[in-house]
Amino acid sequence: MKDFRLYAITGEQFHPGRDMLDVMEQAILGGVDIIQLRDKKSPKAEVLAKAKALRKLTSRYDVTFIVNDYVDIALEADADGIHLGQGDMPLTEARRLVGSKIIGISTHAIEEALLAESQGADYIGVGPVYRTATKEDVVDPVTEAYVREVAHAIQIPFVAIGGIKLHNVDQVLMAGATRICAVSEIVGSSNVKGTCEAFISKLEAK
Ligand code: 3NM
Repeated sequence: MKDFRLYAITGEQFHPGRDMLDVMEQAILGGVDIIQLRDKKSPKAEVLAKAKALRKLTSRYDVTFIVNDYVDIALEADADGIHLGQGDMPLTEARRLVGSKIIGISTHAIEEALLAESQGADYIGVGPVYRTATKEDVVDPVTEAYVREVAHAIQIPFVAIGGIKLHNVDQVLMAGATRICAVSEIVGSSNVKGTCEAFISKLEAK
């Protein structure tokens, strides 16, 4: 897969009254190079419509586009890939359905990371590094220790996620992360583009 540095995930609850596509375009203009549509609440027809709109936007900027959980929507919208949680469809089954598309999977312990790698995941999520209210069913924070562990043990790309803000991202980079994902800090910002630019500066200063 094309490598990436700054990963944004949709979170419409953080920007009431603002258009999701506008927010994501600002994120792209600020330096986000991969976007995930994560919408576990809307009816599937709506999720599909959002996926198609985001596909159009991301194609215009050559940004990677991932759909959370829904393999069928990822295929129909021609996303670049899917992102799975530990409780979603098994990776091996997803691989049969999506072929060479990107498969990412959330991991919360080194055993999950090693298994994902051995099963052919293209990248893994590593988190939640810190406490977050964004994901409802999330496990306890894995802390920077898990980032450090993965940085030493895993060859495929990994992205640190969960409670990452401009004020604590340096610690995550120090632990060995080279790719960062933030939801509330990016899409909840009153200056989405500026926030992304600030994350990029920190990633570049590493
Ligand atoms: N996945 P915020 S944590 C979507 O640990 C998601 O797998 C996580 O949101 C994981 O940047 C998370 O607002 C939410 O904390 C991240």
